[in-house]
This record gives sequence, C-alpha cells and structure tokens, in this order.
Amino acid sequence: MASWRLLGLSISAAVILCSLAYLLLLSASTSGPIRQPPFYSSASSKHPHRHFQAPAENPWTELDEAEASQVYIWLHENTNIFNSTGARGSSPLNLIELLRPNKSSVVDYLDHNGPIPDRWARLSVVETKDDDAFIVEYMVGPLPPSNETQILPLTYCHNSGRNYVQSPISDVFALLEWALSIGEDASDVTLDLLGAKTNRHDPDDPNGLVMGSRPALIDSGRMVHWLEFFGPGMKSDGRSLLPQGLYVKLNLPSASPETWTTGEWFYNGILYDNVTMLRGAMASPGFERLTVNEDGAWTDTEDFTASTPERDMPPPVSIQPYGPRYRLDRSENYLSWMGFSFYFSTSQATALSLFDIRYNNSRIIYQLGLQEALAHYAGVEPMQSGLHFLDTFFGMGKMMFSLVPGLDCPGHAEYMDMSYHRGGKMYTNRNAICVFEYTSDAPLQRHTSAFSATVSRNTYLVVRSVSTVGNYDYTIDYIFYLDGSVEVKLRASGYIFGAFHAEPRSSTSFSFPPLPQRDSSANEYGYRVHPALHTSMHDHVVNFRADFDICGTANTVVRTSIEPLQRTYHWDRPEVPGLRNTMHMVHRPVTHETGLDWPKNSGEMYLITAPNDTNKWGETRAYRILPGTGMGNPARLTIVNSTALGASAPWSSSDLWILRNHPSTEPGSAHHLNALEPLSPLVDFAKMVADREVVEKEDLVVYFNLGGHHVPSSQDIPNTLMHTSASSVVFMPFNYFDEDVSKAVRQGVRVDRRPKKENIVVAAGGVGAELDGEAAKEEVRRSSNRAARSGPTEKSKEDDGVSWFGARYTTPVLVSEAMLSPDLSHYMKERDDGEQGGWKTVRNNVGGGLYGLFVGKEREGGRGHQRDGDDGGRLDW
Ligand SMILES: *[C@@H]1O[C@H](CO)[C@@H](O)[C@H](O)[C@H]1NC(C)=O
Ligand SMILES: *[C@@H]1O[C@H](CO)[C@@H](O)[C@H](O)[C@H]1NC(C)=O
Ligand SMILES: *[C@@H]1O[C@H](CO)[C@@H](O)[C@H](O)[C@H]1NC(C)=O
Ligand SMILES: *[C@@H]1O[C@H](CO)[C@@H](O)[C@H](O)[C@H]1NC(C)=O
Ligand SMILES: *[C@@H]1O[C@H](CO)[C@@H](O)[C@H](O)[C@H]1NC(C)=O
Ligand SMILES: *[C@@H]1O[C@H](CO)[C@@H](O)[C@H](O)[C@H]1NC(C)=O
Ligand SMILES: *[C@@H]1O[C@H](CO)[C@@H](O)[C@H](O)[C@H]1NC(C)=O
Ligand SMILES: [Cu+2]
Repeated sequence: MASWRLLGLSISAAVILCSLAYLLLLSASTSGPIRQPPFYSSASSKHPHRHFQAPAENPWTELDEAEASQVYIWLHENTNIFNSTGARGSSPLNLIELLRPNKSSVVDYLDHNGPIPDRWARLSVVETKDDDAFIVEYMVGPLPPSNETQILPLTYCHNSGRNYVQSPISDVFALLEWALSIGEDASDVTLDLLGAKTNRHDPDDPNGLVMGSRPALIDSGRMVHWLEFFGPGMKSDGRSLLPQGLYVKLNLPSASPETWTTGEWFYNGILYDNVTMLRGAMASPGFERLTVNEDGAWTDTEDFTASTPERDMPPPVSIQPYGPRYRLDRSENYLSWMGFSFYFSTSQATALSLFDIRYNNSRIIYQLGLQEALAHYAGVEPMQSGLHFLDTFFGMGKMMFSLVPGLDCPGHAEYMDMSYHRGGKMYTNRNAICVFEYTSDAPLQRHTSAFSATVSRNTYLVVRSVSTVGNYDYTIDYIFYLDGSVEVKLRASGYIFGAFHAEPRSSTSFSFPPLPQRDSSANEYGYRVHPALHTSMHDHVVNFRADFDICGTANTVVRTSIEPLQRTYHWDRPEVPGLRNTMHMVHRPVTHETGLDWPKNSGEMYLITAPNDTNKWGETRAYRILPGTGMGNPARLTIVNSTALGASAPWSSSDLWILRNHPSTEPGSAHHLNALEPLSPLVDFAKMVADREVVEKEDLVVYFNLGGHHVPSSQDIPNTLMHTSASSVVFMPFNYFDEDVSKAVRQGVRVDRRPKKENIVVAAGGVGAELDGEAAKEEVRRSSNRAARSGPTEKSKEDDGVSWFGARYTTPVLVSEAMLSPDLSHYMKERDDGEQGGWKTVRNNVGGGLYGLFVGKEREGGRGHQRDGDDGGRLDW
C-alpha cells in the first residue's frame, strides 16, 4: 500500500502548510487589484523587477501546495474517492490542478473592478466498475473549502457531454509483464533473429530487448496493439533508432487480463499466425534472416574526441551587464516589457499559456497557448504505418524539464519553475521556463541617405520552455517585438522514430559496408540511414489557441487578397490603348466559422479587425496573422480522415480556424484524454465548427497550427536539428497604431554622412535660416541627445555627427564568468523532480495503457537524472 503511505505523509505535511497558506490567502485578498501598469516607464535600477507588482492577482495561478492539500483533505472528508485504490495500491486520484476561471468572470475582475474569480480545482479520478476502468473528471470548489464547496462532474467544457473516458486497460503493470513474458517465451526466436532477448528480471540489462507498441484499434474498452522489439538504446537514449523488425500483435478485447491473447507475428514482410509458425519457418532452409540495428557511436549526439581549431575557441555570446529591462512579478507570474504586459501559467497537459496580453494597457489577446501536439507517421510495416502521438496525453506541462542555463537560453536569462500535483504529491521542475531579452544580429530598421545613416537594434523578449515527450523535444517560444508583434515559434529536436529497414543478412552484408545497390523509387515513406534503419515520414501538427480581443471583443476576420487585375484608367490613353495589367486588393470578411489554409503565393492577408475602431487615418485597426519564420508555411496534416486518429484531432486538417468564442463551454480545441477514445473523444473539435456560427463582430478565437512535414534524411541522425525544424506564426499590428510604435522605444544611432566641412559650417551657423528642414530636425535631435548624455567624455564629442537614441554602453563593463559559461554544477541539484525525461511510457494502473509506450526498460535515469526515492504512489495517465 505504498500509495497510502505516501498520501498519508503528504497530507500530514499539508495540514501544517495549509494553515500557513490560509493566512497568505487572506492577506493577499485584502490588497485588491491595482490597475494601470505604467507605460514606458524607465527601469533604471539594476534589478527593476524586485519591487515590481502585477496590477492584479493572477487569476490563472496554478494551485499551490496548500490549496492542493486542502482539496485532498476536503475530498477525504466529503467523498469516497479514496475508498478504492487503483491496481497495485496506486491512488485513484490522478490529476489535480486549477480549473481555469471563465473569461467573463476574469474580465469582470480585471476590467470592471469585479471580485476575483472563485478558485476551483479539476480532478481526474480512476474509477473501476467490474473489469472496466474509467478516468472521470470532477470540479471541486470554490476554494478554500467552506460549507459552500462542492464536487461536480466536469462536463460543461466537454462538447461530448461526458465527464469520463473509458480506459482500455485496468492494470497496465499486468500488460507490461505480459508483453515482457511474450518476449521471454520467444527468446529462442529473438536470440536467433535479433541476437538478444528481453530480460524481465533486469530492466537495466544493456543487452536486453525492449518492446515498443502502438494501438491499432481503441474502441469501447477494446484494444489491439502491435508490439515491436527494439534495442534498449541505453547508450545515448537512441532507442527509437533501434527497431528490430520483429512484431507481434496483441488482442485485448476487455480490460481483464484473462481475455488477452497474442495474435500474428510479423517478420520480413511475412505474417505468421503464431510464434510456432514463425519457428517452423525459421527452421526451413530458405528462411531469410535480416540485418539487425545495433547501437553504437552512431547514436551518440556528440563527438567528444573530434576537434578543430574553431571548436577550441569559445563562441560569441550575448551579455546583459546592467540586468534585465523587463519587469517580472514572480509571485503573480506577470511580466511587463516595452509596452507589453501579460500573465502566464502552466497546466500539466498543455504546458505554458500566456493570458491577458496587452500593449499600452489595451488587451490584444486574452489567451495564447498550446492545445495539442500531433505527430502522425506512415510506413510499410505494422509499427510505423499507424503510429501517431497526441502528446498532451503524456503531459507536455509535466514534461517541461529543467532548462540548461546558457545553452537552452542565453547566459543572462531568468528562470521560473513548473510545479504540479499528482497522486497526492507535488512535483517541481526547476528552471522550466526562461525569459530573456535578446538583440538580433540584424537591425530592426536602417536607412542610408545622402545626409545620414540610421540603424536601430532589434531587441525582443522571449518566453521559452521545452517539453521533452519521449524521443522528441519541442521548444516553444513566445516572442514579443518592439513594434507590437507577437510570434509563436516551435522548434523540434531529439531522436526521430525510425522504421526497420528489411535488408537480407548475408555473411558479407551483415557487416557494414558493403551496402547493396538500391532502387531509390522504393523511398515511399522515408530514406535509408543505416544498414537496417529507414526514416519514417511524419507530419507534426501542433495546435495553439489565440483568443484575440482587438479593441474589445467585437472582431471580424477579413481576408484581403492580392490579385492580378486588368483595368483601364482614363489617364492611360493613348499609351495604353486597352487594359492595363496590374493588381489590386480585394477585402472579404469571413462570415461563418471555418478553417483556412495559408494561401498559395502568400496571395492573401488574414486580418483580425475591430470593425468599429479606426486609427487616426480612418483605417480599421487590426492585427495580421501570418506564417512566420522557418521552412515555409507551417503544415497541416497530409492524411485525410486518418484511420488512426478517428475523431480525436480534426483541428489538424486546416492551417488555422476562425471560431466564435465560447470561452467557458469551448475552452480548447482538444482534451488530453482524447487519445483514449479516439472515436468518441471528450472534446470533438469538428463539432465546434460544424454549426458554422456567424463570426462577424463577435468574440473570436483563432486556432492555428505549427509544425511541418518531417521527412527525415541522414542529417536527422543522430538528432533532428532545431534551426531547420522551426515554424512560426506572427501576429503583427496592421493599421492598429497610427505609426510604427517601435520608433519610441528602440535604440540605435543616426550618423551624419555629410562632409566634415559642411558640418563645421552648420555648427558655426547654428540653427538658423541656412539650415534646411532635415538638418534642423537633426540639430534638435542632437541637442536633445546631448542633454540626455551624462558622461564628461560625451560632451567633448558632441560635434562628431553621431546621435545615439536610447541608452548604450559608454564605459567598459564587468561580465561575470557565469554569464559567459554558466556554472552548471547546480544543475543536478536544481533539476526537475517531476517525471523523468525519457520515453513515452505509461505506468499507471490504468493510464492509457500502452498508448505508444516502451515496455521493459524505462529510462528511469533519463537525461542523467536519478528518480527521487519511492514513487510507488505516483500516478500517470
Ligand atoms: C468510504 O469511506 C467512508 C469513510 O471511511 C465511509 O463513510 C463510506 O461509506 C465509504 N464509501 C464506500 C462507497 O465504501
Ligand atoms: C464557467 O461557466 C460555466 C457555465 O457557462 C459553469 O458551468 C462553470 O461552473 C464555470 N466555471 C468556473 C470555473 O467557474
Ligand atoms: C456557511 O457558513 C456560514 C458561516 O460560516 C453561514 O453564515 C452560512 O449560512 C453557511 N451556508 C450554508 C449554505 O450552510
Ligand atoms: C499456430 O497457427 C497454426 C496455423 O494457423 C495452427 O494450426 C496452430 O494450431 C497454431 N498453434 C498454436 C500453438 O496456436
Ligand atoms: C497608449 O494609450 C494612451 C491612453 O489610451 C494613448 O493616449 C496613447 O496614444 C497610446 N499609445 C500608443 C503608442 O498606442
Ligand atoms: C459599431 O458602430 C455602429 C455604428 O456606429 C453601431 O451602431 C454599433 O453598435 C457598433 N457596434 C459595436 C459592437 O460597438
Ligand atoms: C473525409 O471525411 C469526410 C466526412 O466524413 C468526407 O466528407 C470526405 O469525403 C472524406 N474524405 C476522404 C478523402 O475520405
Ligand atoms: Cu519529426
């Protein structure tokens, strides 16, 4: 009963914490909201955000330890949730986190001095009925517990009308053991074909085999799986590069282990009814044995031995000797920078979200955050062909692991933790979020004229986190620019999921080289990258929600197309006697809910407009949504009506979606448990669009996809590289302001280009009739700049024709070594204590069971970490 022991411990500790937090809550609630964050106010002190306070309490703040403990205690006293335990004594209480407040109550609080929204918790509880297991969602609140606190089924935000999914397996450990026993029972086969066997008794056996799985069918508690043997990849985590080409099918007609049977075995393109038939074939003379994938130096991500003179010199790095210019209220997770401000918070499934993004104190986006990350593969063999992952199922928030200072983010970045509660325990991933300013290598603006050259720096603010889900690492950036643009950028790295390449093993070709000549037209799903390894083409489609409020909530999306035109102009005669071939714009509002794709040849602009608001020039204020940096446009799913996905991810079929916002009943495009019931998901995005509601002058939400068609080549071995695996979407002000607002905040220089002589004449003449308009303006600039200067050395240079705007470095600075080469000796101590990096493994009593997992050796020590103590009571999905 490990879970009870752990739970008991955490609760007794919690009682103490609980009373402390109650005091904190009381004192916090008396302070009330303070509004109007100062705009453009200077941050002169070295640590400007020490005393910086958010204008209001963050209503999206995740439950803290005390609140979670209060919920546990309340549940113990008022419900029978804890009466049953899951399989093997695990706690039935799975997830517990904040149920985010409804937009209406938050807006009332932030904008209209209303009360702070009630706090509610959402729970996932494992409930078993006979042999069937369900994951059931509840809401508990208001918090802190009082006589008004109640527990309700959480249904209002699921358009299925349900608050539960059926878990196809009630005891994942039984399934893990069974899968390993299948491997052991066939050890004669695996030793012969693969040169190794599964080792149930020593999960750390570096020579043992592990098994990977993908569901071939999940329906009403019934499941069919394909298992494939893999090399353990203990060397450098390259397990997904080590498929062994031997597969076995599992039938699980119910959650009850007595009903489970093995199905066919698959090897070298041939399906065998059972392992006996395979053994028989192996004994026959013509049986072809295939080359196996062996681990080796080729899966190492780095070469410690190689060197070049360039590698032996450290690279240029960014420094920040005077500290940050943004201001951060760590207690409220609120940040302000150069006119922007926003709150942020995390969730276990969907990682980081930003809220109430404002510019100059006007809201432009109510919520911006990840919804779901789909990777969908294709291939000729049973594993790759139906392989897909909906990664929030594994918890992209839980898997925001500790960033490595100085490398994941610049040396001067600041870090924040990600904490979450599961199964009666709080986990903290230290340094899971970083924020920093960075100055681009390219300027934001420049111009050279006969008189002068002007250039200004492009300095931007980045909020970054990385979710490592098994073999893959997703880096997600929210980037803020001086002109009021906001970018969401996704980069992928880590190990690809490779496919087994069937190549006959002969006495000569077993060793490498030689490789036989191949017909490249066979490359239908990927490319060969190792003797027995093929890459596997796949689409990454990663969905985000952007709840825009452009000058209020009455918004319309306008598609402004850029079209060729033939027209006559009366002034064109007689030189152009007929039609002039030219182009023009055509503006078409989006009238009803719909999906949109990025236009061919960038032939359209998508504008989210405030039809009732115009700028100084009478033009409708808007933000433009455009596909940003990276390899072309972000991709949508190539596969039409995917056999594997069912109804679980319909948002993947278009690049972006324009929906009427129903913030409380449709808070997101997906649910992290959709993967468990793909045919009848808790949240079905298609239903949100199907009613084609009117979207003119309404509160709108835009869902957009990042990602790409990933067809890995030999350059993805050992790891996919982030510079080319990037994609992004940018929201750019478009007639939103009266002019470019970066002008007032950026830093740079104007250099006089006129010959020295002329300079002297002007200087002697002063500001007078001899000066033309441009020169006069420049003189004003220069004198105001002089006034702004402080150092005595500056004064003597006042006629050098160089006018700086914004601050610059005027004296040598001291840069600590840590800013250049971060001290990582604390990394182990400060690492995340949450879920370990490693594989997409589900070890819960129910979980999704085998929804894409590796059976056998788990990477307990993923990324060089040790797991904390006994976590027998910890729960996964
Ligand atoms: C659960 O436990 C509580 C207290 O231990 C008890 O009052 C209640 O009857 C139990 N419920 C069930 C369904 O066993
Ligand atoms: C949000 O609004 C819905 C009704 O629209 C309500 O059922 C639900 O309780 C609200 N959620 C919270 C957290 O208050
Ligand atoms: C809850 O308790 C308060 C006093 O603590 C009391 O005034 C109120 O009537 C109670 N409400 C209910 C619904 O019992
Ligand atoms: C294996 O499959 C063959 C062919 O379908 C069948 O005749 C045989 O009984 C099976 N053996 C076992 C042990 O299931
Ligand atoms: C910022 O807001 C103030 C007050 O609403 C307004 O007067 C000013 O023009 C705004 N500045 C910009 C750059 O939008
Ligand atoms: C927009 O402006 C029109 C005309 O001024 C007015 O009738 C309408 O109520 C306004 N709509 C909104 C949502 O403000
Ligand atoms: C995909 O499914 C939709 C809805 O069922 C259907 O209208 C469409 O024809 C299907 N497309 C293909 C290519 O199967
Ligand atoms: Cu990929």
